[in-house]
Amino acid sequence: MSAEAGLTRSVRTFCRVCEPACGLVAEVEEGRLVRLKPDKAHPVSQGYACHKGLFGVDIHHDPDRLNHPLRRTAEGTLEPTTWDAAISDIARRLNDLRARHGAQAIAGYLGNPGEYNARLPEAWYGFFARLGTDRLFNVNTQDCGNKFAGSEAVFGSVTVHPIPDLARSRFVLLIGENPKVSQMSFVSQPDAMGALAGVIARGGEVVFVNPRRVESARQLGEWLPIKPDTDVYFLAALLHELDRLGHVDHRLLDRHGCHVDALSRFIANWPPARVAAVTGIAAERITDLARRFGMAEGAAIHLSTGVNMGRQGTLAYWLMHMVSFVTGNLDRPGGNVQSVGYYTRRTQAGRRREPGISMMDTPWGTIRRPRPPIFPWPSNLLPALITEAETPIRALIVCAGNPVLSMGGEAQLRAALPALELLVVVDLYRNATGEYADYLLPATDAFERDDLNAIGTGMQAQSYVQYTPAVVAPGFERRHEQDILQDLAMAMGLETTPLENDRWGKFAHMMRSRGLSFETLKDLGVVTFGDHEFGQFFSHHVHTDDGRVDCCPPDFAARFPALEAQFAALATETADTLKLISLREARMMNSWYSNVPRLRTRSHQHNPLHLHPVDAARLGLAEGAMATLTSAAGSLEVLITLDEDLLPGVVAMTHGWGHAETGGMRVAQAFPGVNCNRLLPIGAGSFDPLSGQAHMTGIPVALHARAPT
Ligand SMILES: Nc1nc2c(c(=O)[nH]1)N[C@H]1C(S)=C(S)[C@@H](COP(=O)(O)OP(=O)(O)OC[C@H]3O[C@@H](n4cnc5c(=O)[nH]c(N)nc54)[C@H](O)[C@@H]3O)O[C@H]1N2
Ligand SMILES: Nc1nc2c(c(=O)[nH]1)N[C@H]1C(S)=C(S)[C@@H](COP(=O)(O)OP(=O)(O)OC[C@H]3O[C@@H](n4cnc5c(=O)[nH]c(N)nc54)[C@H](O)[C@@H]3O)O[C@H]1N2
Ligand code: SF4
Ligand SMILES: [Mo]
Repeated sequence: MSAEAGLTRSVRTFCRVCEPACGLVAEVEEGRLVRLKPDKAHPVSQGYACHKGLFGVDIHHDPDRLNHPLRRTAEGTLEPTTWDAAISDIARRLNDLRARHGAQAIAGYLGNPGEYNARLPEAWYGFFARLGTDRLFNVNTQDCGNKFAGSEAVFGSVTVHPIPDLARSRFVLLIGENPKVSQMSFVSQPDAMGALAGVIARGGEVVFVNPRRVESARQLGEWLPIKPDTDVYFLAALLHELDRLGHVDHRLLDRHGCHVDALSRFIANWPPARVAAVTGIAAERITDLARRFGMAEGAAIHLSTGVNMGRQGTLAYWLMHMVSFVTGNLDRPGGNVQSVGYYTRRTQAGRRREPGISMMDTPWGTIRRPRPPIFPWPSNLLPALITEAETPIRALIVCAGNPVLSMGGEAQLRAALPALELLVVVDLYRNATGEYADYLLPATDAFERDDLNAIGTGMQAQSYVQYTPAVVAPGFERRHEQDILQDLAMAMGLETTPLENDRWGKFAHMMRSRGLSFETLKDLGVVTFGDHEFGQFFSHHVHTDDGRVDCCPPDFAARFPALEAQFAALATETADTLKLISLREARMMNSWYSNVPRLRTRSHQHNPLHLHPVDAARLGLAEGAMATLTSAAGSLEVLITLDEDLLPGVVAMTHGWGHAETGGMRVAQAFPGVNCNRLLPIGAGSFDPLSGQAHMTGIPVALHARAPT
C-alpha cells in the first residue's frame, strides 16, 4: 500500500519500539512524515497500536534530535563537523589506541533500540569482531541475560524460548510482568491484554505473580502477591506440589529429559511450607495453584523482567521451563510453544548450533558466558573495566543506549566516563551518556530506514515477517548505523565486504529456509506463516549434546549453596525491611521517550516513590512528602505517593528518569525526576555469575522523612 494522492502518500510500516512490532500506516505529505495510524489491515496486529508507537512522529520531529555529527573541542564545547572528518578522526584515534594498548582497550555498548533495527546488530558485532575485542556490553545484562543463559543450559540454545500459547491456553501463569503497560517481552503478541481477556472468555484463568497489583491484574485475572526476589523459591515449591499431586509426566521425562533425579532431589528440598514466610505466599495457595495448573487442558507459564532482575533469575528461568516440561505442557496446544517465524532454525536434536559456554576468570569473580559476543560482559563491570582493569577500556562506542541512566552505578559511571580517551555516542539524541561524548553521531530513526521485524522471530504468537521501506528520506545528515560502522571499518583499514548490494544478505539467506525470497517479501510487505508446528519441539528444537532437555544443569546445581544462603538471609529479615522494585509506566520508554512534550503533562512530570499506606503511616510520611531513600549503594531524595496496590514492605519507582544534567534533551531536563538506579548495586557481586544479569529488584532500602528545611 503506497497510495499516491497528489503529494500525500500512505506508507505501510511498523513500530520499532517494543516487541509486538505493531503495524502502522504512515502519512507522508510532501516528503514529510505527518501522522502515524494503526494499520487496520495488518494480518496480525489488526489495527492495534499503543500511544508510544503513534508518538513516533514526535520523536521523528523532535527539535532536540541530533542532526549533524558533533565533535568536542579542546575547550569542551560541541561543534558540528562533517561525516568525513568525524569518521577519519575516530578511526585514527581507535587505530592509535589499538596499536598502543591492544584491541581490548576498545569497547562497545549496544542499547535496547539496537535490537529493533534489523541491520544494526550484525553490523555491530561484525565491526567489533574484526577489531578483535571482546569488550562488548549490551543492555541484555540489565534486561534478560538470565533467559539466554537459562535456555542455553536447558535446551542447548540461547534462542529457544517457548512462548505461552495464549490463543488456546486454559491457564496462564505470568510472573514478574505487566503486559498492560509493557506489552510483554520475549513474546511478540500485539494486544496482549486482548489475548489474555480471550483466555478468560474461554473459561480459562490468568494469574499474575507480582509484588504489586499491577494494572494488568486490576483489569483481569487474579493477583498472587509475592515478596520481591523470591520467585525461585516459589517456583521450586510449585514444582514440589506438581510432583506431589501427580501432575509430573514421568514417561515424558524418561524419553526426553536428563538429570531428572537431580531435579527431583532439588525440588524435594522446597516444600511450600518451607518457602511460605520468605515468599509471603501461604503454602495452601501454592498447592492450589499447582492443582489448577496441573489440571488445566493446556497451561502456560511465562516470566519477565521482575524475575530476570532478581539475584536468581537464571535458576528461576530454568525452573519455569521445568514447570512447563514436566507437566507435559511444553509443545502442547495451550501450553508453551516454539514459534518458528521466517527462519526455520530447526536442526536435528542433539546438534549444537552455538559454541556453548565459556568461563571467564576476572578480578571480579568467575563469569559464565554462553556464546560470546552476543552474550556480553556484565554492564555492572563497565565502570570497573574503565578505571580498575589491568588493561583498561580507553575508548567506548555507545550505540542506541543510555547506560548512565539504565544501569546501576550512575555515580561510578559518571566518574569513569571522563577517564576514557574517546567516547563515541551514536543516537537520536544527546542523551545522558552523550553528555560525555567526544563525538555524537546522528542515527536515522525507524521511519528513515528500511527494516524488518527481526527481533520477534522465534517468539511470535502468529508467525509473520514484515519489510518496511524507509517512510521518508533521512533528515539532515542522519545516517544508518550499518553505514556508519562500515565507513569506520574502512577508514580503520579493517577487512570489510562491500555493503552496496548486500545490505539484506543475511536476512535473504535466512528467509530462503522458508522458501521466501527477499524480493517477494519486498513486493508483499507482510508474509504470514500460519500456525505453530506442534509435535516438533523435542525432535527439532533441543540442541543439547545428548538431545535431551537438561532438567538440572550441573553449573546450575553448583549455585544451590548460594540459593540456600540467600534463603537463610531472607528468612531472618525483619518485617520492617523495605525492598525497592521497578515500576514501568505507560508514558515512559526506558529513558528515551522523556523528551516528548505530549507525555509530560501535569500529572507525569516526576517519578515519585510508591509507598504502601501502612508503611507510610509507620514512617510518618504522607502523600506529597519528601523523603530520603537509601540503599547500600547510595541515596536519593524522593517524592512520596501512596499506593495501595503494593505489597506492604515493597516500594516502587520508575526508571529512565534523572535528566537534570541532560542538557541535550530539554523537555526531559525540565522535568528531570530522579534516577532510582543510583540505588542499585554495582561491581563484583552485583550480578548473577551464571549469566551476568544485574541485580535490580528487591533492593534493601531505608526511607526517612526529610527534615523540613
Ligand atoms: N510503556 C513501556 N513499555 C515498555 C517499556 C517501557 O519502558 N515503557 N520497556 C520495554 C522493555 S525494554 C521491556 S524489557 C519490557 C519489559 O516488560 P515487563 O517485564 O512486563 O516489564 P514491567 O512492566 O516492568 O514488569 C515487571 C514486573 O515485575 C514486578 N516485579 C518486580 N520485582 C519482582 C520480583 O522480584 N518478583 C516478581 N514476581 N515480580 C517482580 C513489577 O512489579 C512489574 O510489574 O517492556 C517493554 N515495554
Ligand atoms: N531500575 C530499572 N532499570 C532498568 C529497567 C528496569 O526495569 N528497572 N529496565 C532495563 C531494561 S529492560 C532495558 S531494555 C534498559 C534500557 O537501557 P538502554 O538501552 O541502555 O537505554 P534506553 O533508555 O533504552 O536508551 C536507548 C537510547 O537509544 C536511542 N535510540 C532510539 N532509537 C534509536 C535508533 O534507531 N538508533 C540509535 N542509534 N539510537 C536510538 C534513544 O534515543 C536512547 O538514547 O533499561 C534497563 N534499566
Ligand atoms: S505496543 Fe509496542 S510495538 Fe505496538 S505500537 Fe506500542 S510501542 Fe509500538
Ligand atoms: Mo528491556
